[in-house]
Amino acid sequence: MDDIGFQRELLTAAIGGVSKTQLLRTLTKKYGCTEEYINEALDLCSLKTKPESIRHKDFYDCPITKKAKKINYPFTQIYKQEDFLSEAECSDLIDLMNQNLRPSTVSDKTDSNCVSSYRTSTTADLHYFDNDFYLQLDKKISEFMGLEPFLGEAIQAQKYEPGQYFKEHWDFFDPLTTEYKIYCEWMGQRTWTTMIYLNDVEEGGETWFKHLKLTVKPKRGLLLAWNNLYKNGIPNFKTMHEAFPPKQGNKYVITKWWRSWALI
Ligand SMILES: O=C(O)CCC(=O)C(=O)O
Repeated sequence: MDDIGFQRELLTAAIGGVSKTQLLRTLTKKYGCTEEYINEALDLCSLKTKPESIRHKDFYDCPITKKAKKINYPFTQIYKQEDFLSEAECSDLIDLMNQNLRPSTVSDKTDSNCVSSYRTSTTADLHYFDNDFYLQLDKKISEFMGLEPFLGEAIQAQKYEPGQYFKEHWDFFDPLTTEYKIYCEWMGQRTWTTMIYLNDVEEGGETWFKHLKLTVKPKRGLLLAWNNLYKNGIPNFKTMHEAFPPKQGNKYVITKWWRSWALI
């Protein structure tokens, strides 16, 4: 791998939401280089560092709140938009993601890409550096949310076959944990989640928000977005959710998670 290729791989991963811890581990292993070498390459990228303060109210007031339909819950921002993606966009995405699936992972103390019985789906990474279709998709979502594109992690896709699930969890990182230090060192806390269902599921596969008593049935093209934080940036524990297993037919979704600051 030449220096330019290495730099590109480094930057792609970093701005796509990979933690510094995971990046150092995977690149030292893959190329047999030292952490010092990677840190020097990172210096050359002149990445931004954590800002003095985060304007949480800007996330709270972000433009999706004026465009999409609010699902009404006290102190919790959750919105939906029917037919955000067309039938053709959804079926093209399903074809593409099916070519690149890996087991889905959950967060852990060392960001070790942990595969767990807590989450049994498969995942595909749809990075906007990799193809123009993903770039256009990323732009479409960023514009609709009204959020600066580099605040977003690279889009991920999940496939759930019948019986596969993701048990209850939050998308934010608990600020009192080691996970928070590792995952939020770059780009900060997760703010919004934008999820789009790519197909109707024959039976099952709903997203269940236990504390809101809200069940969302997968529907092709339907966008669901929620703010994982309150107006003051404190995590909203009511956003706990889970993906029920499809009973009949596969379920496909794409998700973009948003952070509180950008590296570039
Ligand atoms: O697929 C769903 O319904 C929810 C997915 C989810 O919670 C996640 O990927 O974090």
